Amino acid sequence: MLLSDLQINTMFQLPALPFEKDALAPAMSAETIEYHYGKHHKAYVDNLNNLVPGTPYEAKTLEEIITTVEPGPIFNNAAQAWNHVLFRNCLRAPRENNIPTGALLDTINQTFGSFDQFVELFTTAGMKVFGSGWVWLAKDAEGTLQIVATANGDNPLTKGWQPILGVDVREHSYYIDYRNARAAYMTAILSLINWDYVAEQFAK
Ligand code: MN3
Repeated sequence: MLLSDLQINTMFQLPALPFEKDALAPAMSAETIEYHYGKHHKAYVDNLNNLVPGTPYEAKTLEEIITTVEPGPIFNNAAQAWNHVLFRNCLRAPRENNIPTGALLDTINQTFGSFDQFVELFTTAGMKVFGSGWVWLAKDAEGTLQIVATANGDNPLTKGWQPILGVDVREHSYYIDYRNARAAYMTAILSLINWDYVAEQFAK
């Protein structure tokens, strides 16, 4: 088979879900997963596979595209394809008192004062996003943890920061389960965070 044949359909792929569709219920329903992952996330990947062939970005990874392409449709779809993979990987079945442990918890406590203070700052940052966007926990260029919000598909990778947790605050992430109540969604999300996965990203 020609490489060009392979590239047409398999250049960028939608990774399999890291959990069953109903695994996050009731905090995030199977229906939300079906739409958010099966339609919205898939569309970013499909768009990218339509936009990239014939450009200098054919052989690039998503990270390489995000950090080098100029603003525009390829950036938007590459960033959203990447962002949604991180988001999925950062989720697991809901638990009470869902907090990180070990070095990540120590660093969060040192950086933000306490885990409760982190939750307040992270939630506030997510609530302040006007319209579509993301709230992140990221390591800056010095390795310091930062809470940062971005609009639309923008991603801290573009300023040399490494996101270790990303939460989509666009309405399509919560409208089915919470209608317009983003605050209720933010509370639910904090019960779903897979802190083991976030700690792995933190340790890299
Ligand atoms: Mn989304």
